Amino acid sequence: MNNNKTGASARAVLTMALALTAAAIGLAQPAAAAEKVRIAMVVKSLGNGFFDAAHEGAKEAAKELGDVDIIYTGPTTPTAEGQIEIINSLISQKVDAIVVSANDANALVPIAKRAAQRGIKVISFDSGIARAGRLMQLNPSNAELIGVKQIQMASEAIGGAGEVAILSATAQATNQNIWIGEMKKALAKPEFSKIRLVATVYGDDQSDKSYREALGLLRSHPNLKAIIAPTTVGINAAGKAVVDEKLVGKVYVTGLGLPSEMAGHVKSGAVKSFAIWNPIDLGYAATFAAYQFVKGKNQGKDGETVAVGRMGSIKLDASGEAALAPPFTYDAGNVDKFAKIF
Ligand code: RAM
Repeated sequence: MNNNKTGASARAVLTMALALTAAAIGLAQPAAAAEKVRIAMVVKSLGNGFFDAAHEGAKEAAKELGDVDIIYTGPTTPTAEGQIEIINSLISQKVDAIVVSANDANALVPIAKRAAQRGIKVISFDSGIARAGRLMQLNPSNAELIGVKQIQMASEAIGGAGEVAILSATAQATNQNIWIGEMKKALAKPEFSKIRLVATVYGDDQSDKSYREALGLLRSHPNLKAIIAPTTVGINAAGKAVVDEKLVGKVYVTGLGLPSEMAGHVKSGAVKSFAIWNPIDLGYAATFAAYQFVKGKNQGKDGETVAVGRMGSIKLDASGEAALAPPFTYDAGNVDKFAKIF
């Protein structure tokens, strides 16, 4: 028995010595099961087709990278509180990166900082967190372009003159608020001097609330010529409200929409044209970028180049932000073709 014990401990010492020698001379250790990089995509809210498409892009990036698991999550309604709770639990799960579309730029900073302290790489996409809370913000496109484009589409639909109203997402949404600011700047230009913004309302990216807000606009502004919705949920609801109120041809809806959700509204005549970028590409690029941070290839400094797979690379500006492609315009001529994609 004594001998056995001695034998066992001698073997243990020998095994350890061999392992140490192997390590010292650089021989490979027995392969540990490869740990996957866990990237959590936290969206404004679940059930939004735009984010479902971004999720498709995230999955595509994960497949291409090979060693990534995607955790797709978000609150049921687009609130900062809901996202804070989720991020808290992602910190406990020790994910490697969080890619978030923020419901509030500032409210998420403390929890994002806590995640960063635990070594989690936090980046925002679509709707940004304030700089103190993230390593980078990936914008779908240039904000000024997005603002001007929507005013141009409204102007074309209504013959360059008349009352317009904005139906937005939540009042705190970083992205929509930036775009509304750009729309107001565009409206101040001489070419749009005959267009008057009479109201800005918030449907909170909920179909029913957006629909009610659209009805409210139509009823309280009898001379309204256009509703501009810089949200895929809002524009869809506004299109339905115009049809239900039998105002097709009198009030036009435009803004940012998904071809798959808007094709019917283009056919009904409620919408002449709308715009959007590719949400699949956005989710793909954001996931790919997060991976670069996890692998230590990027730190988020001004001027850094971040690889985004099949989309090439993006360069961070002085605010740690980068943008993808210009928005694309859809109308009766092309909407059906793209409706099959997103
Ligand atoms: C909604 C969301 C999202 C925005 C799009 C255009 O789906 O608010 O953040 O980018 O619209």
